[in-house]
Amino acid sequence: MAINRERTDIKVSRERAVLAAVHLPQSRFDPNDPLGELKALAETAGATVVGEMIQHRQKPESGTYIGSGKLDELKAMCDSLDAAMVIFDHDLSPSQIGNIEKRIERKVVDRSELILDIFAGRATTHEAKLQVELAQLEYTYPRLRAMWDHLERIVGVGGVGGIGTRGPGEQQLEVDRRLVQNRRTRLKRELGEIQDRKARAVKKRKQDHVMIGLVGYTNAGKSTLFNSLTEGGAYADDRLFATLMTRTREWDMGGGESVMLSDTVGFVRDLPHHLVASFKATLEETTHADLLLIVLDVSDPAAELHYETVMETLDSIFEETRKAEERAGEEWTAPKRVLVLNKVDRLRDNTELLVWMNRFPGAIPLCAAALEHAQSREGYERLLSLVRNVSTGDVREMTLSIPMSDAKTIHTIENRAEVLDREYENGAVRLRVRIGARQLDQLRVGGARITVVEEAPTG
Ligand SMILES: Nc1nc2c(ncn2[C@@H]2O[C@H](COP(=O)(O)OP(=O)(O)OP(=O)(O)O)[C@@H](O)[C@H]2O)c(=O)[nH]1
Ligand SMILES: [Mg+2]
Repeated sequence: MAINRERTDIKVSRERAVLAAVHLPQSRFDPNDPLGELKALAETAGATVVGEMIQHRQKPESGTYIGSGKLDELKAMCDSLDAAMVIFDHDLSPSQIGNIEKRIERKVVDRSELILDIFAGRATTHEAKLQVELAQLEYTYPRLRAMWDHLERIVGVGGVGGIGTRGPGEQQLEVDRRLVQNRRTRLKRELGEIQDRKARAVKKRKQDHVMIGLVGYTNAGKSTLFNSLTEGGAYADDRLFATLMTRTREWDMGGGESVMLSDTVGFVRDLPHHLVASFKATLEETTHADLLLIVLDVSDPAAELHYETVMETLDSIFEETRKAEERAGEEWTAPKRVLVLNKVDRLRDNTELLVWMNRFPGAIPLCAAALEHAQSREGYERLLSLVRNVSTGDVREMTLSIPMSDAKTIHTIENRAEVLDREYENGAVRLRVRIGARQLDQLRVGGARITVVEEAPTG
């Protein structure tokens, strides 16, 4: 396909960059380290951060977002630091980008473009690549023209490579627009197919297994916890967006019980919504989980902000899911959420943890990297019992009849449920048990020949 990649990928790697932010009264950032996250994102994308600038304003300047005096300062800063680009901590309109680029004579990348660039560098599977490409087309495509007008002046037609070369000549641009549109339609179709297939697979899996999802801010420790619980090979690293695709593994909880555990892509503040939309298939496990473990790095000074971001992101994803399921005439209930307070080993003292525990009495303190850690053991036990409860479902007392020939089922029930009474009749055993609704369902799905003789009323 003859699409010019340079215009759809705005690469950040190996550039000397200055970070800039305009803080409005409603802006959200970590007051102790206002540009810390952007710096981590920029470095993850491969840039070298050489300077930082913040302006406080009541509202954005209309044409340039940032004030005019600050623009001169920004240009001087870039000159003296030999910076090739400026990365903004928020999103900018195409014309704002154009105006700023003209004034500072440097490339400008906004927050969404930066995040998309990181995702582009991380995508390894076919599905992830399609998702990132679609998000880039959707975000970058409407911005091409305005950018081109100004970039032409900066780098000239057919100018040097790198981020500046977002476009070839004007005529080519029209051709490209059409190609981009076609490509977008194809990507959407292919991703739609993948998503439908995935949705069916996830729903089917849900019939047979209890599904637990790990969600949280990027770098919270989801993959680390996933590995500790399943002993299974997810890539965990101290960098942002280490995980892009969902991975599901069996979590053996002992005593013959197991659930399916999913690790997925991390969230981030102001996640480009095009990206969220195209990652729908990736989040399928999350929306159909029986329980979500929200992993929070409490040792991060911005933990509060991360918590809010994750909750809001989940709310908006679930709102979309609810609408979609309603349209499809399907029944759907949002998964329960339980907060995991992770990296407690990194807290200086217990006070901080106590504050979190007071606020969320049901939260589980953990050290995902070492579950047997002194500060983690109790939380781990609670996590196990909580997941076991979800896995059994509502426990009720009932009398079951199982043919003696189905020895496997009898054995499983004796092991997993509480047997109150036992009676043998011709060729079958009658068990009065306390058993979870979900356990019973699972046994039946697995082919067990169980007849419910009597069911004690609930309550
Ligand atoms: N000290 C400490 N470090 C931890 C703990 N859990 C995770 N880490 C570290 O935190 C970093 C991030 O962990 P990951 O498991 O990759 O985080 P993630 O949530 O999967 O991140 P993304 O995939 O990027 O969204 C790694 O360097 C881990 O070793 C913990 O309990 N204590
Ligand atoms: Mg991960």
